[in-house]
Amino acid sequence: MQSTTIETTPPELIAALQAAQHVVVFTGAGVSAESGIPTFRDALTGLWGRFDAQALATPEAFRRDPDLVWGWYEWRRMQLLRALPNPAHLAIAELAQHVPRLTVVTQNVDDLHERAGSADVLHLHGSLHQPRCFDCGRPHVLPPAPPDEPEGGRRLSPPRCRQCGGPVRPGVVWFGESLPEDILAAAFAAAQACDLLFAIGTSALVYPAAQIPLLALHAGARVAQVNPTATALDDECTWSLRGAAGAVMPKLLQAAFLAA
Ligand code: BV8
Ligand code: ZN
Repeated sequence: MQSTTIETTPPELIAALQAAQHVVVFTGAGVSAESGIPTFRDALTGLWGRFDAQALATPEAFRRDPDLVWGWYEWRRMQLLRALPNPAHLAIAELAQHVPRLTVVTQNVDDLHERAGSADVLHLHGSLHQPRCFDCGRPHVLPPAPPDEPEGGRRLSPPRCRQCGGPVRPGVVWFGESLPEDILAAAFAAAQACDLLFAIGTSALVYPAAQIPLLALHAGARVAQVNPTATALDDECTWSLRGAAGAVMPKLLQAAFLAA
């Protein structure tokens, strides 16, 4: 796939967006990078530099060292409380005003799409804002944390469930855990029904989420990727826009719908 930069957006992509009846926007950590949220692979700055994110994002890691894993997620939640949606989130939310149907599917556990104005976001991997009891599953309400969380986080004992006393865990899908079936089914259905899918800020390596752009392609949709670097999707997608989401998405929206 020959990549283009936003300055040379293919007119066929603009036309496809203008004509689309159903657009799917599929996002990964890269869409939140310009909000200051580290992407998954570099989420390990500061104290976490010596751990592999994938090793921390598992039920085994939480069983083995709940304070380490809970501390990491609280550190990430604090970052999120201080973060704001960026121009990519805002352009994606605005896109809903210009196409007949828009489905936002995200791998991210942040709420930046919602805070930018997107509705009915499909969260394939859960949310930092939905902690629950590790043992009985009861939802747990966390007090809003102090925004002055020390840089790099620290070990932190998880709160205990008020129902059974079990440890509270983050409301995310860990490696080795199943995705919420209804949400995954809705995302697959949207991918197979859409005319155009944007894959924004994802390395497209984690399954089953990474199947989504491929399902769209196999169902006859066209796929446009937005990413500053090469990914596993490069050879599959119809268009590949090399650039930051916060720069590319507003220009795409402008070129397709807002140009005088
Ligand atoms: C399951 C929540 C089965 C937690 C996450 C071997 C082969 C195939 C699959 C597997 C395998 N071994 C194991 C598996 C399964 C595994 C998997 O896929 N592993 C991978 C690593 C090979 N999958 C699972 O375990 C899933 N569950 O399979 O269950 C099962 C079956 C039966 C019974 C029970 C279970 C569960 C996966 C979900 C894990 N949870 N997140 C948390 O957040 O802590 S995954 C997490 O990592 C993210 O959610 C995301 O999905 C993934 C990271 O990917 P990205 O979002 O793409 O982020 P990344 O950092 O990789 O890339 C960022 C991109 O942005 C880069 O390309 C960068 O260039 C770009 N970028 C940077 N800046 C910008 C930008 N783009 C645009 N603009 C910018 N400014
Ligand atoms: Zn409980």
